[in-house]
Amino acid sequence: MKKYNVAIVGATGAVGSEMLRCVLEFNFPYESIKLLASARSAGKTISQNGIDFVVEELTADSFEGIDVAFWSAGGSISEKYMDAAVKAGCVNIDNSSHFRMDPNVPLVVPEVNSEALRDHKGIIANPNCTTIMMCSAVNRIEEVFGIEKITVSTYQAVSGAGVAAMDELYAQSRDVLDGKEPIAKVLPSGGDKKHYPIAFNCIPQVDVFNLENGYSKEEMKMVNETKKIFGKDIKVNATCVRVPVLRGHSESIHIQTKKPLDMPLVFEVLANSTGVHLYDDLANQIYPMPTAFIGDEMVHVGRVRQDLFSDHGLNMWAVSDQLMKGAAYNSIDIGLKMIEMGIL
Ligand code: NAP
Ligand code: 12T
Repeated sequence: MKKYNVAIVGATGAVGSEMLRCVLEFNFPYESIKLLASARSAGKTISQNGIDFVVEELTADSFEGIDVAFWSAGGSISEKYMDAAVKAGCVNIDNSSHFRMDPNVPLVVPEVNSEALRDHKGIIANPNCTTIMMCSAVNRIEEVFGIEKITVSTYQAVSGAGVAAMDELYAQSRDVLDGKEPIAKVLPSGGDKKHYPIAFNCIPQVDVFNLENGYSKEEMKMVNETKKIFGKDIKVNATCVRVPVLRGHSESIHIQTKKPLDMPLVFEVLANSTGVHLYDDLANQIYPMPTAFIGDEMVHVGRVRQDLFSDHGLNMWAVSDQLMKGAAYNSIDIGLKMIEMGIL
């Protein structure tokens, strides 16, 4: 089997460090692994699975001899260095939002639309974390019943905004418990004018607002990316909220189906959906919660109920470690899928 020279761009970050773990634990066939980050991190050692890796500074020359690069250093870094990587012949799987809506770039959740990978031109985009978990959770419902519209509210963990936001939740929680005023410098993400404390709070802003229509960019990613991934006009209404959870996004999802629902079939379909774990047993108070699934790569679905007033309405609760399925794992899974399809 071919072995690949792998690079991880943004390897010291919340997503990048999970990417390294995923490459090792999901047996991505590597020959070498190069960890790249800013000049601040150059020379740092990262230990994973008993192996020590030394971080190198990202430059335009970093991609010579690299077969596949997994990117999670933010949109501006992807924008600046992607050309050099593509020219060096490297296949790039990018976690930033920069290329997602580019018609020349496939946007992929492997269990939903892996065929789109065949059209890549050196760049594949990893969708937004909230979008990936929703698309994975509803994929088989779409196949069996057809989806007209989704109404979703998210409960997003601070780690979605990176290491700095995780540090902020810890520090603020400590300050509040010590009777001190919490200091807010990071969240809401994209909040360039104002910051609010997340400890013991909820913030109905993730990423910046689109002042024309009142939705946040995060909400519009769910609208636009879902359409692109399914290649269908699935309508999405989203409300994205940051909650004081360290790791793992949750979503309350309402689906309006095209065909009338058959609830026993709904449960059967969800129990047999790739990437989905149906975790729903009310008599025993079983339902997914973020702390139960840290480090796990599945989307966990529970609280599955029919709309009380319509046989075309379905309610469910989905939970996933967004650093895994929403970011690192989905990217490594894209790479593994490409190998399986013979296109990497
Ligand atoms: P993070 O924890 O803040 O990590 C950022 C990474 O980027 C660090 O490794 C950092 O290196 C590196 N970096 C920053 N400036 C750089 C530069 N000038 N040159 C090279 N490397 C640089 O952020 P994160 O949460 O991992 O997110 C990173 C990206 O993934 C973002 O595009 C985000 O939108 C996307 N994403 C995140 C999630 C999620 O759930 N977190 C989900 C999907 C997509 P240093 O340590 O050296 O600064
Ligand atoms: N602003 O990948 O703040 O587009 O939680 C993911 C997470 C952007 C993205 C966040 C963000 C993305 C966040």
